[in-house]
Amino acid sequence: MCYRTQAMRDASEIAVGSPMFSNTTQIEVERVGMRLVRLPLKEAFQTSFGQIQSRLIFLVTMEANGLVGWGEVVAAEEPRYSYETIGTASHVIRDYLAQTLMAKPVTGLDGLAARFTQFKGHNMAKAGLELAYMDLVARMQNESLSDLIGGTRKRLPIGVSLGIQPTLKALLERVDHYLAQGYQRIKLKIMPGWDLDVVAEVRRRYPNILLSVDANSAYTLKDKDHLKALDEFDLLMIEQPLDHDDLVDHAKLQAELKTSICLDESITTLRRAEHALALGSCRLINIKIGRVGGYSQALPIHNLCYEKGIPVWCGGMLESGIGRAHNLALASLPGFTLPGDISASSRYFHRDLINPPVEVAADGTAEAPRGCGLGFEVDLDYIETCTETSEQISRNN
Ligand code: OSB
Ligand code: MG
Repeated sequence: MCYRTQAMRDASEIAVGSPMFSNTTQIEVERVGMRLVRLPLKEAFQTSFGQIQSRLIFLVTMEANGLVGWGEVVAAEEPRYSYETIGTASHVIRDYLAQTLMAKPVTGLDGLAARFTQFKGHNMAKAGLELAYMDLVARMQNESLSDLIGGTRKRLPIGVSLGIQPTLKALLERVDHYLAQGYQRIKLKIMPGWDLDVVAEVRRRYPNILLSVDANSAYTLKDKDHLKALDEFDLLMIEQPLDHDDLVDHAKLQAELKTSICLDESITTLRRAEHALALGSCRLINIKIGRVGGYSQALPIHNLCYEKGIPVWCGGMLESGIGRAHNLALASLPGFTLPGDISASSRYFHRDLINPPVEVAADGTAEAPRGCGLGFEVDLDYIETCTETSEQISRNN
């Protein structure tokens, strides 16, 4: 367990807006591991871009000084949410990032990120390594990830993202179930043919809940009037209605909508977040550590939004508990005021890769992990039993 005195905490308190986490300790990474673990989903998850029955979880480990840090690459098997896949991320980590990382000692998160910038894109691959690195640093310093990044929140508001269902009845059952469990916000996946009527029905049944929708880029500006009809349902937000890489059309749409647009897919870097806010493309941002390339981008995007009074929330990618633990740490930063898609392990899997599993209390909050590093025990025995492939990359010298 992490033991640090209050004085040590005060001394290392990182002010919001100051450069986050400038650790000067040099870390000589000895080995990087990549492992694919198949976890069946309790129920299929359908979005406007496709349906999955199971999640191939891509775990990354980083070893130094006898300690291991854990990260997760959130890419899917097919390039439907973004261009990255498990295949592209394995290639980029194996052939470029891991060697660059092990070529000489790493000094701090910014040092690591700077070394990766020579390679364009592939944010989820980079993030997987940044996650493992930050867990490793936290373990070396004997503190929690939340403390390492300057987290302040102890209990985090949690929402649930509900996939497109075969019937409206099935959806309403899910909504009832998660509200009864205490979840603070319901997000409905929408697409043409599964939108206005569905939202109307959920809103009629629950006039006062926090309700939002996520289109995952299923519409174009031609659907403007159709999307404007959503304004009457008092939604918290409409997430990523237009193209996955668009900012300009979203700005045109936002100017005509009462409802706030929240960008997900379009925000891939700090610069894109700055541009989105400058253009008025959205009023809210969903931060996913994987999509933006790791903590080195997620922390400054949070700070930018915090300074401008733009609420942020932590998005999810159906992560295992390992990615989920990082999401909980991220969501402990002060700007994460809206409920995140960081649902309980049991919402996705029969058994998670960590102990204890992530739990959501009856008041719809989860605890920011306080233990060392991730703050959960990685269940290596169980991971072994569901591993499909595993590979170690050592330093070339
Ligand atoms: O758009 O937020 C999204 C899952 C996979 C890919 C994209 C998204 C999602 C979700 C689920 O909405 C969030 C979660 O519960 O992890
Ligand atoms: Mg989304």
